[in-house]
Amino acid sequence: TKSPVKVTVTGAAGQIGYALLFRIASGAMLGPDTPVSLSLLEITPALKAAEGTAMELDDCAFPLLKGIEITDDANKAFSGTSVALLVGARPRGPGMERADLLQANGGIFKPQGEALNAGAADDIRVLVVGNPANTNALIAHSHAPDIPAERFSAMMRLDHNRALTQVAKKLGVGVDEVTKMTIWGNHSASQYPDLFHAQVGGKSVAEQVDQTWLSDTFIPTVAKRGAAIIDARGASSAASAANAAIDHVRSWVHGTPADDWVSAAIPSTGEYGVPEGLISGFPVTSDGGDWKVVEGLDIDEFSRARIDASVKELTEERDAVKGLGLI
Ligand code: NAX
Repeated sequence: TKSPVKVTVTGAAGQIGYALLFRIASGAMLGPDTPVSLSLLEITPALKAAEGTAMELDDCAFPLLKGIEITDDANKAFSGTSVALLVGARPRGPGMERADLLQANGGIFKPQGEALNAGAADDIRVLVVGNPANTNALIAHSHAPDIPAERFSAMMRLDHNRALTQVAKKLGVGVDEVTKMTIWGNHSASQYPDLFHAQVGGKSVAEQVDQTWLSDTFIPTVAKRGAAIIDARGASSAASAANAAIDHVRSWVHGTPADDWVSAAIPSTGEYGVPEGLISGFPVTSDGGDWKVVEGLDIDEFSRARIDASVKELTEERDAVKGLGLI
């Protein structure tokens, strides 16, 4: 029998945490043969709610779930962990400026980066979900110098999955028939969902839809889907965000299919003109080891302008956190 893999979830008492923990414990993320032990990291006032979630996890009697730890101590939560899902973050409050938001998140992701550096397992993989996800990942990464850069990632997979469904509906095909989707740049309204490389039936999706739908309907629908969910549900995306986190880690650990790729934000090493070090959305594959950026795609002028705009925003966020002394 395999020894359990430790998985840490921060913000475990929040709404994404509630949708995420049960699926991890069921084996949906690491597979039906991998036992897991869960570590739930929360802030002190939310520990009681996390205890409640843990009680429900117990009550599921998941065969793969070998242990649950609940703590407000990041060092304890990350000690020996192999998968860290950083979900807890500081949301933008009323009247909060961007600098305040980045400062507040620096106060979370800097110590978490340090704690990961101090105690995580050698095979640690980090996925940042809490917004601003790309820049929070950059902060955590920059305080974890002993962990290889490629172990840090931020979540573009929800945007990716949203884009798959919009295309599938438009062309009247199953979502599994849409391949090679990419979300470039920042997980924000500036993100660029790319239909020039996405394919249905072996042909570019961009060739099968009209340009007006692509630029005036598809791109804004995907980029603003989070706001549409809040408007309809009265709360932000939770189950779909948790599902995307599961998909992201599963693809990373178990690999992506041949002839296809997924979207993830990973530290740039200069691919496609994205400045080195920025944590940007790219088309990526995995063979079960590290993410690899799919290289050699032709980027036309339309795509170039949109990728550049989103990357500019990432650069500005990086400069802002640098200015605040957070990286
Ligand atoms: P909730 O407010 O329901 O939960 C967040 C939880 O984090 C709370 O329980 C809070 O106590 C906890 N927390 C705060 N600071 C913490 C710290 N220092 N250590 C540990 N826990 C801490 O938010 P939820 O709806 O679960 O969303 C979580 C984050 O995901 C938000 O930042 C949200 O913006 C982000 N999202 C990111 C998405 C993505 O695609 N990257 C999509 C969904 C989601 O909007």
